[in-house]
Amino acid sequence: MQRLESAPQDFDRVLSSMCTEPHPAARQAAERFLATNPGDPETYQTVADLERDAVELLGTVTGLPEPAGYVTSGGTEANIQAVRIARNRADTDDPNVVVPTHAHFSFWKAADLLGVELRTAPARDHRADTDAMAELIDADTVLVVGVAGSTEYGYVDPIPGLAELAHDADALFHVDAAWGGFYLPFSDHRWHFGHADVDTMTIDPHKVGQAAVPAGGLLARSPELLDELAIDTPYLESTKQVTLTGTRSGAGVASAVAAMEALWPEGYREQYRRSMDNARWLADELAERGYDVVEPELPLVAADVSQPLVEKLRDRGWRVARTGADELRVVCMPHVTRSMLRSFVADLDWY
Ligand code: 0PR
Repeated sequence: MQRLESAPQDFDRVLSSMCTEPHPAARQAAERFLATNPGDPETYQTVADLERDAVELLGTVTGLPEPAGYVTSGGTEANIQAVRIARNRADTDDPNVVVPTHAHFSFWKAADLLGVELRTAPARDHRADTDAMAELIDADTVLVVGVAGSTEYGYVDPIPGLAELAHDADALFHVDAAWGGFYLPFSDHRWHFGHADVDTMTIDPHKVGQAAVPAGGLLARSPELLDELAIDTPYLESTKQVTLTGTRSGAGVASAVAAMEALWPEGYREQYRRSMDNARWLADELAERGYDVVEPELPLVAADVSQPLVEKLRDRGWRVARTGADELRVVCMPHVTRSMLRSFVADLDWY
């Protein structure tokens, strides 16, 4: 097959993705552990040990000293499982989950799969509005969700305030830091287990963590919470499984550990500085040209660039995304360099 011989992906013009070039150590680890299955930890013991290391490292990144959790297939699975933990733990026949409107679409999948009602509260200035969230919470609310690094704008919800709301209602509190989690430790935001009463969190090594796909992360404050997911596994040596999928990628697990060991904390700090500088630079360049720019809070820039212009940029090979409000959206991932952005802006000027 000729297609198999071609380069899998050139990141040169990709400004739309939350995936990136994996760290070389992550790539190597993924290849070594390609044939292992952490879904069967008694048979594949090395990768099972590596998964414990991965959870330990994720706990360090997110301020959780004794973390429970596992390496998921991605943020979607982690969010679904967080909803499932909350639903299983609660004592109601009519569970609801309260999210801000900008929550990732995986929560709609979760609601559909798990038979919970999803209540969405309008945001204010791209951030969850605590009052609007509070209005939707009632005795049947099993989970409140805050986003730390939103998919569209990279904004961070008021995590401590939302955590309080959740606990006043005896609901669990989940933070979706799938994308932001490896940038946030170097910012001033209050977003993690050490900053607020967070119960569960999504943080994905296969995004800013620079691991290979698939490597998402689900963390829980205690093993009891994770146990809400346990299913008996009669014919395996291990007797229960908490994961959503059965056979899983050992490559993802090993590469997550390799990336975090190589980059935490200095490599990630350096990456945050570079990406944030790039985002601010691009925001300034766009503002100078008269576009309305949403001030970047993390390395993600949204600006009011017209649809026809975006189409022209796409024709020139740029992969750019749009927000729900139809703005241009540039995600400053590790592969997005200043020289890439310079040539992007030059193309924008050309039209
Ligand atoms: N939570 C947040 C805040 C996210 O941004 C995403 C993905 C998820 C959860 C779900 O993660 P998984 O996709 O790992 O299940 N956000 C991007 C999006 O849906 C993902 C993405 C990745 C998009 C690569 C494009 C792409 O090339 O837009």
